[in-house]
Formats: sequence, structure tokens, C-alpha cells
Amino acid sequence: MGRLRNLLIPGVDKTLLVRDAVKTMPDLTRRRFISGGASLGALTLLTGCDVTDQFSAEEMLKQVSKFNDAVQAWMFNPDAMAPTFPESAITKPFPFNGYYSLDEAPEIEAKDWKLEVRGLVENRKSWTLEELYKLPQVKQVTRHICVEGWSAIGSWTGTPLHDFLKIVGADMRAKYVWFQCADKDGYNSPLDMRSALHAQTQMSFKFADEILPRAYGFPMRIRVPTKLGFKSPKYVLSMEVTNDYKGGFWEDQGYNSFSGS
Ligand SMILES: Nc1nc2c(c(=O)[nH]1)N[C@H]1C(S)=C(S)[C@@H](COP(=O)(O)O)O[C@H]1N2
Ligand SMILES: [Mo]
Repeated sequence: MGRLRNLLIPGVDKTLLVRDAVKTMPDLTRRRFISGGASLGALTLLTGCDVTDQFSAEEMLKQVSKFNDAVQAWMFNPDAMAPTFPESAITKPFPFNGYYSLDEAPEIEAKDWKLEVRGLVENRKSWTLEELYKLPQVKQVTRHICVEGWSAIGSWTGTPLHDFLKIVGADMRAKYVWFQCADKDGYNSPLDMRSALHAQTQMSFKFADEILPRAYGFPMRIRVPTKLGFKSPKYVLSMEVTNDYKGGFWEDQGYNSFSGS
């Protein structure tokens, strides 16, 4: 611990922190972490520590230096579960994030919106919001982690994507589910099928028990608590089950598409 403390500078230099964490990782983990992009967000995802001050930065390094079987399992197992939290841990106010400011976020009218389902599915129909609201929903309180270096805990309610893919007769052997969004300059994101089928991956219709507000992706967003925030597209217009890698807004700018770890 004393050694780690010396590695830190007041105010937390994030680049240094990631570098220090890498040094303390076991070999295999290190290799996987580096090939996954070695971001502060990934570190937050792995350790459950949110680095906003020197104290939690030290806590994070302590966690990394204690990396054990549980962390290895999380890093190497795509089915590992993201931690869940009590409602009292929810961050208020929960941040909005996009590549533009909130007043430029898509304004979608429920009655004009349909979710188009296409590609390798038996049933290529488009779904109205009313139809989607009839599907069974579950609530999850999880941490959302942005590559830009912040994280927040929120509560999302919706239909497990796994259930929906079953209902539409998706070819579960396909490689990706590719989402397209309503943002004015476009936003899309491919999700590997294993993560699309993960038990916690959700089509979310509510935030904090209320209909999803515009800021967080009305009328529907995908929520993937095992991945970094940019893999959770908001304002979704269509999903395509495909074997082709179609790229995504952040993925095309060099962010690792797996981005779970
Ligand atoms: N359509 C769309 N989805 C998006 C984004 C975006 O700009 N457009 N930003 C992503 C990023 S980087 C983050 S951190 C989260 C932010 O979600 P929030 O506004 O609910 O906090 O949405 C993700 N999904
Ligand atoms: Mo993000």
C-alpha cells in the first residue's frame, strides 16, 4: 500500500493511475486489459471503484493489486454479472451525456415512433411503443461507466434483450446486433451476440421508475451494464441481427468494440 501511495499525485492523474494499475495486474489480465483499450472506464468497471478523488484512486489500486480469481473470472467470462446496488445508491441528478448538448437531443413523439427489427430474424415487423410496453419488464440498479472518466449509478426498467430476440426469432448464432439511433448526425453501435444475450442486457423503457425521459433516450435505449456507456445506445430506431461488422459512432473513432474490459 505504501508503495502505491507514492505512485499517486494529488488530484489524481488518470493516465498515471491506469499505468500504475497495469503494472500491478497479473500477466493474463494485463494483456486482456491492454487489448481492451486500457481505459480508466474499464478499470472502474473491473474494480467497482469510482475514481473521483485520491482516496478512491488508492482504493482502486488496492483492488487491482489484490486481483484474484473473481476478477479474472469477470474479465475472461462474457457471462459474468455486473454488480447491482440498492436504490439508495442511485446518483442524483443522473448525468446526461451525448456528443452534443441536451437541447440538441432527439425529440421523439411516441405516436410517430416504431422500432424496426431487421436482418437475421424470422419476424421482421416494426414494433409500436404500445406493443413493446406489453412485454414483461424487470428493474436493475447498476453502474453506468463512461470512457470519458465518470460513472453514475442508475435504475433502469425494461425487457431483457434476450427475451425480445427470442420473440422475434433472431438467429442467435449471428455475430452482432447492430443498433441505429435517431441522433441528428447519426449514432449507431454494434453489440456482440454474447453480450446481447447477457442476462442483464436490457431494452430500457424507464429510468428511476418513470418513462425514460428525453435526456436518457426516450422512447427506448439499450442498457448493457457489463460494458462501457457508449455501448448503451439511446433513441434507438432499429436493430439488425447480422454477421457483418457495421461499425459504430465511437467504435469508428478507435474505441474498442468489445469495451467490456
Ligand atoms: N444515441 C446515442 N446514444 C448514446 C450516446 C449518444 O451520443 N447518442 N452517448 C453514449 C455515451 S458515450 C454515454 S456515456 C451514454 C450516456 O447516457 P446517459 O445520457 O443516460 O447518461 O449514452 C451512450 N449512448
Ligand atoms: Mo460515454
